[in-house]
Amino acid sequence: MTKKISLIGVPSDISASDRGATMGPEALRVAGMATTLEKLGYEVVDTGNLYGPKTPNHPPEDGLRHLKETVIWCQNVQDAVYTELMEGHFPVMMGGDHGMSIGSIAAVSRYCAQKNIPLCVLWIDAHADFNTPETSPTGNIHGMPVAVMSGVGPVELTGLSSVTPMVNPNNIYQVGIRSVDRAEKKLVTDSGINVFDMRRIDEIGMRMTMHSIIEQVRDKNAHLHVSFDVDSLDPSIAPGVGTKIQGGLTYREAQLCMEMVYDSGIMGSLDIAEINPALDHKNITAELAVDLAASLFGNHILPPTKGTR
Ligand code: HAR
Ligand code: MN
Ligand code: MN
Ligand code: MN
Repeated sequence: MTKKISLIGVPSDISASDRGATMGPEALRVAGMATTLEKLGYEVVDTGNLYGPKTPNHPPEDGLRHLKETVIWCQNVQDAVYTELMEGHFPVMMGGDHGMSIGSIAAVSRYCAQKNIPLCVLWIDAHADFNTPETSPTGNIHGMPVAVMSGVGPVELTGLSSVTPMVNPNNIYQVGIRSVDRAEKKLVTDSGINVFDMRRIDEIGMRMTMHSIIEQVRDKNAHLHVSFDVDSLDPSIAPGVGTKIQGGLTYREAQLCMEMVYDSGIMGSLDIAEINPALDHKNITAELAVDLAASLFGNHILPPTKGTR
């Protein structure tokens, strides 16, 4: 992993239903994101916040809310992330609602095509985010990015990258899933993405879950983009999110997930999405996200136990 990290603020709630994720980047800064990573030995540059349209709070049109504005935000994210990757820096998106990941993954897909390496995505989330304008109960685009990156959805979004689909669905790995809408479920099942829902994590444990994912990504010799929606965490430890679903990842499950990603050495880019300080208590959700980010970047006490990798 490169030692140069570029923090990119994406202060947008354009594709969510709740207002407030616009304050997410600042909450992560206040929680010490930059200094935490610096203490781990990285050279960290906070590039500041990207700029985009204000959230107009319009109702959905043809199953999509704020499509035009979301496209502009995602284009801005794409440009910034692509620039950082081509400079050899490790981009960390500080969101912002999860719609921003359409932009970041568009950039990573172009970068990987340019370097001729496969792209895998680890999507840590309570939600599958595989809705389309036809299936979405809300029209909120933050419920759609996994479909979009798989090539399913409005062309304004699927066409943001010159690479289509941005990611081969077989290279998408989801962890933490426990909320999938009725019509969305069929799309998820038919798509070929790899879903480790909470039931599977209960059954096989986080260690086997991550072991299985990491082995597959390693075999593919891929760049791993990690997209971390903090609503994957149990709401009892991460209340500062718009769409709380009970039965989420425990503190230790989340830590082990992050620690194993770091040990694999394959992560090349990261989104931290959906922190909503308006719904948080004393910034504990952003502080937890920074704590977990530290593990993703190598804040270990001991190396992994022999025979567990
Ligand atoms: N499935 C619901 C919808 O599409 C809610 C999903 C969006 N919420 C998120 N994304 N936080 O993970 O509207
Ligand atoms: Mn440089
Ligand atoms: Mn999400
Ligand atoms: Mn979610």
